[in-house]
Amino acid sequence: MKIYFAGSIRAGRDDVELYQKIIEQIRKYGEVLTEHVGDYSLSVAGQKQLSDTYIHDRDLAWLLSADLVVAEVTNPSLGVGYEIGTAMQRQIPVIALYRDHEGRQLSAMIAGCTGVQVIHYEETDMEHAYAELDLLMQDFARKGAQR
Ligand code: 6K6
Repeated sequence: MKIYFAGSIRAGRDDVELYQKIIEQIRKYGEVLTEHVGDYSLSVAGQKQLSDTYIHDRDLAWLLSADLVVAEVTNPSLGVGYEIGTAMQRQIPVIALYRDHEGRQLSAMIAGCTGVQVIHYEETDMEHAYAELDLLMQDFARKGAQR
């Protein structure tokens, strides 16, 4: 199974360690095409070598080749929203993880989209988030094997 992991880059790297942990969890189920999203050294200030067009076209090609998208959507990111919208248009299933916190709400365009399975979790209970993620991943892996 090819898995596209999406997480904020230019919209902020505060959750990069979390992205790395999620990538470790989902790697059990297949190839993660975008491991760099969880790479601490990919900093907003540091990355200058690749053009934006190159990044867009490469990431879009990876996205369209994926069987499943897993997105961490707590930190709102235009790029991640674009990736989820594109996945929906191409009928690629999406699992989105959202950390509930006071004063913020997940966009209705993600929360209200039937093709996106949202895992709500709390910072203090990551075990619950990973357990739910495992259940959904096992389900996708089983369905994929039946196709
Ligand atoms: C690093 C720092 C500044 O620019 C970079 C290189 N940019 C990207 N490299 C790889 N993937 C990217 C880059 N920019 C966006 N993406 C894709 O969009 C990733 O797959 C992420 O899931 C998503 C992040 O979008 P923004 O809007 O938060 O950057």
